[in-house]
Amino acid sequence: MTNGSSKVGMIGLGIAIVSIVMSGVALAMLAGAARGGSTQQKAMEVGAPGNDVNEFYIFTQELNADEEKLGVPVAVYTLTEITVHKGDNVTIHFYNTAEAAEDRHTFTMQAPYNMSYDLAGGEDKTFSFTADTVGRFTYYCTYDLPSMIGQLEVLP
Ligand SMILES: [Cu+2]
Repeated sequence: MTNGSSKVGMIGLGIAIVSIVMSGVALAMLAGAARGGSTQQKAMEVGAPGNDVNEFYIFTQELNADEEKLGVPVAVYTLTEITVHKGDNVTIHFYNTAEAAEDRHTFTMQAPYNMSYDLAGGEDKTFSFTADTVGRFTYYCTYDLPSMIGQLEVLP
């Protein structure tokens, strides 16, 4: 009889130890999840002195290459990647650096951003818009497709 009850006691002790270990594991997992949550911070974004992170300068540039021979326009934008976040107010300073007024270039985007600034050589234009749609959008010069393009990326 005494032998039997001590066996039951041992089993009870065993169950108690297992449940203590299990709750310890559960606590450790919870703590880990909490730690994981707090380290999910926003990526750092640092502008240049005096510049907003959402302010960009884009110049046109004529490459020193034979357009006729290559069969493709050799004008480019100096900035071909713009990354912002949804809701940002984006400012672009666009410069047509061509010397001859007839060398026109545009900064154009289709819907949803839907804009087109057409500048003569020597002109510049500053414009702003709100990045309200997430995604990747090509900006381009209507005179120099398919090569004079860049990408606006709007992150969530
Ligand atoms: Cu162009």
